[in-house]
Amino acid sequence: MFLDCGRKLEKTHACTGRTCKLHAERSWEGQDANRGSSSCKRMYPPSRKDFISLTLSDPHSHAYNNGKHRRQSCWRKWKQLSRLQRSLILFLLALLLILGLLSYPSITEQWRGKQSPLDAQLTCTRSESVSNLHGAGFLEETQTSSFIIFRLFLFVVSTGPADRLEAVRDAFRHAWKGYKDHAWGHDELKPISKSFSEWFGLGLTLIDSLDTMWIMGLKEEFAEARRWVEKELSFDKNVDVNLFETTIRILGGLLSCYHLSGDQLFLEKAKDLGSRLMPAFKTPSKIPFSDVNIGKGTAHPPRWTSDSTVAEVTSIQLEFRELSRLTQEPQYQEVVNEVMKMVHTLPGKHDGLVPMFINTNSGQFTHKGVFTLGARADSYYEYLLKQWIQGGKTEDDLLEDYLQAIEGVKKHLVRKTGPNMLTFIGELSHNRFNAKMDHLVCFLPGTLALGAHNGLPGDHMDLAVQLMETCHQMYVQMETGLSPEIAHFSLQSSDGRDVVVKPADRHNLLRPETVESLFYMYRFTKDTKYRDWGWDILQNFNKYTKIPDGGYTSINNVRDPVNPGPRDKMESFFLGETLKYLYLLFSDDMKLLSLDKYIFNTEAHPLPIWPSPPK
Ligand code: DMJ
Repeated sequence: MFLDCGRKLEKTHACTGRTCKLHAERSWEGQDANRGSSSCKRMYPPSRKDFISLTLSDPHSHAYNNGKHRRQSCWRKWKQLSRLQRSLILFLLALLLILGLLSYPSITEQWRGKQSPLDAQLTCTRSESVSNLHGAGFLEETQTSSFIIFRLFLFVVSTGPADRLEAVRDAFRHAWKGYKDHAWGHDELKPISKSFSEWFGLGLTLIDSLDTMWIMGLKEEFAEARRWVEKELSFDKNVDVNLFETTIRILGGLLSCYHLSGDQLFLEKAKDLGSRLMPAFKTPSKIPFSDVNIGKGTAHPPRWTSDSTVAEVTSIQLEFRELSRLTQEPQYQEVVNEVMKMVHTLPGKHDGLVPMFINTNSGQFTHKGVFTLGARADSYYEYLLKQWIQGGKTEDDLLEDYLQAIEGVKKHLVRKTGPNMLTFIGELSHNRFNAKMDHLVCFLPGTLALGAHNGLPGDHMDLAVQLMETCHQMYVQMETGLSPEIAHFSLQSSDGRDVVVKPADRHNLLRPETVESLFYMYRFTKDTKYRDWGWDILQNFNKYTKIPDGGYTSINNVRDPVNPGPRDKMESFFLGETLKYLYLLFSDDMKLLSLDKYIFNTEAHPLPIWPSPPK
């Protein structure tokens, strides 16, 4: 069934995509779905069987039962170790046991002596006293060697970069297993009910995941998915798709796969899709409609408005420009450049900050006076910088708009919390400051760092470092160690907590923005704390969102580690972005998708930075 997105828009305010996919309620689940515009998803209500499966797996499942889970996670850790590591651990454990047995007589003798057990224990911690006891020389030696062995043991089991890479690969395989078993060829996995949901009916998760598999070296999985693209993927379908989402996930995914693999199939598919998306630009203003029917070649705005979302119309440029470069057909680049040209001179900006809506008839901003770096505006800022880099840093208007916007951010949106002076980005609504930050805004540290790496002011990097800390705090201050969708910040020092979460904002959709920024921050600073933060996040995803049989799920409540409330939905960006950025964060190979050669689109699909033209 299709949901009435227009009606739901009025009902729900929160947005969940970096460019707000309007909320629609799935009443049978009693929770929000993060989709919107008129390309709202077609959802299948769970069957009776699905419901039973959900009920059984929730409170008693391995994933949400702490005790059992801990045992399971030890076992999983054990299974993650290589054969050599396992043998070494067993050998060391055996050695420890032997040494323990050997030292047993002297310890018991000592305890049976004049001292009370408590005294003896205290004495044993101080080596000079120990050396005065009977048999102390042997005991001391035993303790020293046990200590060394124990340290060795810790070294062996501690997680180095290779273990972390393998752990991300395992997470990907696990997510993929769920998708393959229950949602193959469909848009998204519902891992608890072991079913799927459709949005566009284009195998969204499969396509979003392709380049991640390539990067992780999962050759078999990649080959199998490629066969599906070759045999099953058809864009000749009477279906309404959202221009932005289809561009960043599918067009971006196909283009990136073409570059990584050199396989012509992906370019052919990208060309077919690109040409089918073009009707979206046939509007009075040339600002594209949000939705296109890729089978019929018709386009339209959402049912309830003739506005498009600013981030949506300004975050399709990397992909369309690249398509023109590859096909030598200028029309793709022309239509998206026209949008940027119009927005460049448009009235209604506030020191470079843009409103959230733009009208497809008049080409003017609407709902003026509200400014955010979160949903509906976010990737506008990201794509200003990235287009400038993609094109060889020659398009001055893009740079000018980006630099002005960051000044606007600093002037109007940056504040510090009262309790711990955490720097955050708030929102402005008709000159009223709101200390609210979407998790989506956590893309910004990465983007700022990328700009600084490309020669932009050093204070952009300072801000990046501070915001990265705040995004990290949005995770660590939660009981599950996972960030809420939206955080509110305390401005008074007497408030106690920096991060406050409203009941409606406590969900986590497995989003990538923080790990995305951690990847950039690590690449540019080599500060290993960023890797450690990413590692903690991966472990918490494993602890609270992993479904035993396969797949990961969004959760309802990051503040409740006992019942985080699985939502039965694995977003395609978890495989396309979150796990990819984690993998790149832990990889020591700095040449793997070098940031001097590639630019990542907003769905983490790498596209080449254009070679400069011969002089
Ligand atoms: C992704 O589709 C993209 O990163 C987009 O820019 C924002 N929303 C999701 C991830 O959160």
